[in-house]
Amino acid sequence: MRRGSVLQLLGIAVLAAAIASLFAIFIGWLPDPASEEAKRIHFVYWFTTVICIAVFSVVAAVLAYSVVKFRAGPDDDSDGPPIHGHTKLEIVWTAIPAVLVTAISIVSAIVLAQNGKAGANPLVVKVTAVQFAWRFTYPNGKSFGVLTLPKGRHVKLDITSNDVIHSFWSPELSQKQDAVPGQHNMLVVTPSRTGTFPVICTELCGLGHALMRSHVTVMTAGGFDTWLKSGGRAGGGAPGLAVFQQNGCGGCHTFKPANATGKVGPDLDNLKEEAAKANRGPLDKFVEESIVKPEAYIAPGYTDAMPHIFGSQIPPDKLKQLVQYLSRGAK
Ligand code: HEC
Ligand SMILES: [Cu+2]
Repeated sequence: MRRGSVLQLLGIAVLAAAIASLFAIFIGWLPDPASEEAKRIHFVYWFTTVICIAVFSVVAAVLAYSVVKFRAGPDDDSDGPPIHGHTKLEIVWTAIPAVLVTAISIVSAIVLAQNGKAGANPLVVKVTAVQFAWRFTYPNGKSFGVLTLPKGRHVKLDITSNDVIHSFWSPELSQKQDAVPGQHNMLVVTPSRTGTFPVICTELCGLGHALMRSHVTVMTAGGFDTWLKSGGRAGGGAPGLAVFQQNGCGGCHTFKPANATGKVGPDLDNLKEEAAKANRGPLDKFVEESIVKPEAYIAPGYTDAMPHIFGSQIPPDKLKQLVQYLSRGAK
């Protein structure tokens, strides 16, 4: 091939690669990973994507170049030259993809093996799906409607179902696992950052499927131990305390009556002062609005980071308990 043609091919290839890369990089395809497993999965994703972009740009370049360069003239009725194969070319275009596909397989196999390792002492949480809710049961026998996990520790989710097939998914954890009646499927999660992330059922399981949502709150290891310990006492404490703990409020908020030490949101011990500052009606109204409609008023110095799920997730009676509990505990 002449030098000019090679340059043209290269030019088209670089352009195709640039366009594909723009799509790959500038669209937020994936949420921020929140576990070590998710980070590895994202690595495989990008490893594969980069290979795909490289192959795409070479193919696109050859295609575009050939379409333009070898286009038949308007009055050219002649047959094309009788070319029959090109052994060298065929070897090349078989060998290169074989190497690439093998590389993807090896990287995937390593990540798959690593992501299955729960270490010697994992925290085992039993996950039970029912139409249409999740239950998360801890080694101390306590169970909750939301999942609370410690940051930095291997967690083994032991997933099953009481009725039909469901599927456990949290986008930030990047892993999915079916919940099948009579079967225990394992998923290893090692949370890598604190926060609250959605948990979603991804197997059409009946009329309420779309509502089968919960969330996972990742706390610091210390915060988690306190939560689990006080969670064990939740039944004996104020009814609002149990609601506070079951919904993982302590992962983000400090609140002395609940031994909560979260730092993501405002300190709830100062609620009276905050309510006065916010000037949005009486304390209990302000607290209720802050829980069911956090976006209505954003505390100064914070962002709208509180989940917008509690309004639909906490039943009215429990919400009342929670509001009372917070309003009374506030100074
Ligand atoms: C993922 C972290 C997170 C979780 C979980 C969370 N919150 Fe919040 N919360 C925030 C942030 C951030 C703010 C400040 C922004 C705002 O005002 O919406 C806030 C604000 C509040 C406020 C208003 C406080 C003020 O000073 O204005 C109340 C009350 C509150 N949260 C209660 C709760 C309760 C009760 C729960 C559990 C049902 C909960 N939060 C769960 C992060 C969280
Ligand atoms: Cu389901």
